[in-house]
Amino acid sequence: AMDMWLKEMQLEGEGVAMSYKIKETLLRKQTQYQDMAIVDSEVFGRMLILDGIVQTTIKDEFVYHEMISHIPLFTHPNPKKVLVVGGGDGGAIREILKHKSVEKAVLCEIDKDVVDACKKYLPEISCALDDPRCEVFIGDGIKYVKEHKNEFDVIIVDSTDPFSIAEGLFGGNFYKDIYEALTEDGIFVAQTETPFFLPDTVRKVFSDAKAIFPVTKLFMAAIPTYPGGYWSFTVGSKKYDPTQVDITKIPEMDTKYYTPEIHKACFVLPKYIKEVI
Ligand code: AG3
Repeated sequence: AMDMWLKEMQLEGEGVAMSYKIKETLLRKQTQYQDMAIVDSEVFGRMLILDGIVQTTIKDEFVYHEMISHIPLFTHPNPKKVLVVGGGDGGAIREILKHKSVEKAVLCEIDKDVVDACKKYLPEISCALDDPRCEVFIGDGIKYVKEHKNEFDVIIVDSTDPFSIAEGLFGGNFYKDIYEALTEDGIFVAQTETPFFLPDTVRKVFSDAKAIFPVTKLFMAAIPTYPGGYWSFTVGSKKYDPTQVDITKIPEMDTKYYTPEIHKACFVLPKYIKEVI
């Protein structure tokens, strides 16, 4: 039989790539916004690939989706209304809806084809998109955030990398609009790339958030399919400090990565990352 390998250039033109042995290509489509594929891989199971970049896999998606959701939701004492910008696979929504306090979770995804493909091929990840507490809105996140003031307790930016359609989801202009879309004690979190390979990106995002939010923190999680294997997230908060949460009060939840101890530990940064931000 013929061996098929997917090669992901981890940093365009910088000489690093990751390869995955592929069993089958389930879908390949040029959408209105990007080149989309769903493939079944030997080691990570089915994966969503956008413009050649692995976005999420059945095997390791839990790390990213738990951390991007439970850190802000267990920092805010009573999150009721949550917005996810991007995140069309629905993984963050699945984790958000594990919180009983949440009355409504809006997913604002620009590319309807991503939502449809994930519903069909990645049901383990997208399963909560049909929950009555979830509203799926297909549209531009930048515009959506501008049009909703003082409305969300938590806003999660689950974007692709800061090029092409996602470029505007990184940086001060967008964070200002996010600040205004949050309630007076709201919290925002964004996936903010790899400090090892993209220190300048992480530094800029962090300083842009810091210029707007009274509390700004960086946390890390180990994600095998992302470049460097160790990924950053930036929290901007109006009031509650995610590092000051009383972790003895965090209730038990069905997770595979997040624990109250991890909530504390993920903010402890290696020296080279502290020097980045
Ligand atoms: N979030 C994808 C994070 C960026 C991954 N970047 C990379 N591998 N270079 C969207 C998928 C999870 N919902």
